[in-house]
Amino acid sequence: MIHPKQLRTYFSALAKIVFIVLIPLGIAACSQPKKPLHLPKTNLKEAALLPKPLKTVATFSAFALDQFTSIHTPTDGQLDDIAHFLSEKIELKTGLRIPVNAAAEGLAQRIIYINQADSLKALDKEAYQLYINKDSIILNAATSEAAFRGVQTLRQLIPEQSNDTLNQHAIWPVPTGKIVDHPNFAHRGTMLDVARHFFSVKEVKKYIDALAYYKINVLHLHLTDDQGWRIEIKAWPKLTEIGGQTEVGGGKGGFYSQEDYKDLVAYASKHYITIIPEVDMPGHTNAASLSYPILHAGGKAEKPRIRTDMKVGYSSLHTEKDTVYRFIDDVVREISALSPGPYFHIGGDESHVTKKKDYINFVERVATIVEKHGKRMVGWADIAAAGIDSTTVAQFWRSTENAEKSIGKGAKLILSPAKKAYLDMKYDTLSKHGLDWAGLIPVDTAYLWNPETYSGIPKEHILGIEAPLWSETIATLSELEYLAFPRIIGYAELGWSTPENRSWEEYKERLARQTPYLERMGINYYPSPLIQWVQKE
Ligand code: TNX
Repeated sequence: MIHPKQLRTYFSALAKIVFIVLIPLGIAACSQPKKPLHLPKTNLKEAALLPKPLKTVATFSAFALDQFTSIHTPTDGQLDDIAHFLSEKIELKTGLRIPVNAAAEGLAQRIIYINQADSLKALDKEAYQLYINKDSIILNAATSEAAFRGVQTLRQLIPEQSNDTLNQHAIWPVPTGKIVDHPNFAHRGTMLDVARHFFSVKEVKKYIDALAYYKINVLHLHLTDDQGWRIEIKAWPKLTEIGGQTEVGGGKGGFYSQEDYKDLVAYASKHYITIIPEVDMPGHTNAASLSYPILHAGGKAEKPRIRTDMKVGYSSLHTEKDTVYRFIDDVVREISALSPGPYFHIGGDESHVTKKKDYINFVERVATIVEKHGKRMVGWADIAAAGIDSTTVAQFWRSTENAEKSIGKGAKLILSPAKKAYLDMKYDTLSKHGLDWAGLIPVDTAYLWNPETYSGIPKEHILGIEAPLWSETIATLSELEYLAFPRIIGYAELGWSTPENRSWEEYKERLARQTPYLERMGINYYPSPLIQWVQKE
């Protein structure tokens, strides 16, 4: 059923197209003699869309994407940027150069119109609708973020191969119909550990390209750990001069200068992805204490030295020294100034050599520092031991008890259950990379769980899900991709699509059809034997 409100949005978009685009361009349907195109029969409901949209209605014809297509938007800066993004991606996929908001050339016969539809805002800030007709595609969105998500859907609907045998020129037939969509969870993330092994700005950008394609909207960067400190802090330069020069296995490490980090954040923003910076403390701080021994706790904590092994739980910052809090203040201030996003992640996990009372005191003091710098604190759910409140976000990874304790104190939750959502767990015993402390996670296990019921914690406390990728066993981008793909695509769907819309049997068919995209992008995915991978569409 089409809601009257939807109809109104649709007709107002049509009116805008006629008055703003078609008439001035002189391309109203009757103004040009057109050779009829031969269009194949299609079925929008069978498209390999990932994540699966909320509602899809098929009308079985095709929009012929071709050299006579143009893209139009209202003259808003951000929508215009998104239209250019779409045009670039169409060119990469098809070679077609589709003009954006071009003046009349008398050539355009079909248009893609990105329409500002304010009425959708009430539904969800990422809600969009796609109306795909034979001569027009209308993408309705209230926000630029929503338009960006809708553009990903449209990209996925464009076939890899043109249909040039039936017509005189190449067309890429886009299946017609209607898609009404918005996400089930606002937070759909992944975490990348750049501390155990460092990954360059260029490598992370390539990863971001694929995350955005699957509508992931959060990239949490684990920036510091025992083996390396990966972000320049101007007030404490040795963190990167000393702490940034090693990694697991003895490689040369590396770090992001503040300029690099800004560049990464800007790239993520352009893809409507929020970066959450994490500085893990008070444990996981060997690299910091190696750079500045004054920060080291002493006591049970092991003396700082270059660490290239994979052990955890042996380091701690000194929780009573004012210098330590001055250090943290500088770190949080400098990183927050580079971060448009609302969050700062303080880690807080596996502080096994910090006394419990010191840990509690530490987390509470750090919470005030994070707040002072205008950010909302996130921590691994171990922080539930401290006095956290409703401004805090806890990340569930192992202990349901800590997750419950966190929401008992009013915090919101991000779900990252290690047994289901850890991208660094091996797929199976043959897996070339990965760990197995939380179990093996084949592609079906990764997909077959329900974030709404998994922890027994009611949905209203859950912001969404995040799949962490710890990097002890991966040193290159290709190894990173091997662990991330294809499981991350399933996590993207667990975050976006409703449980009613998910089924493993149907999902694995759509997943099998991602190969043309993954291969075109040069992404090294694990060819799981559970999936019958399609070679060409
Ligand atoms: C546990 S998950 C850790 C990390 C390791 C990871 C390896 C969490 C909060 N801490 O320090 O890298 O296991 O799977």
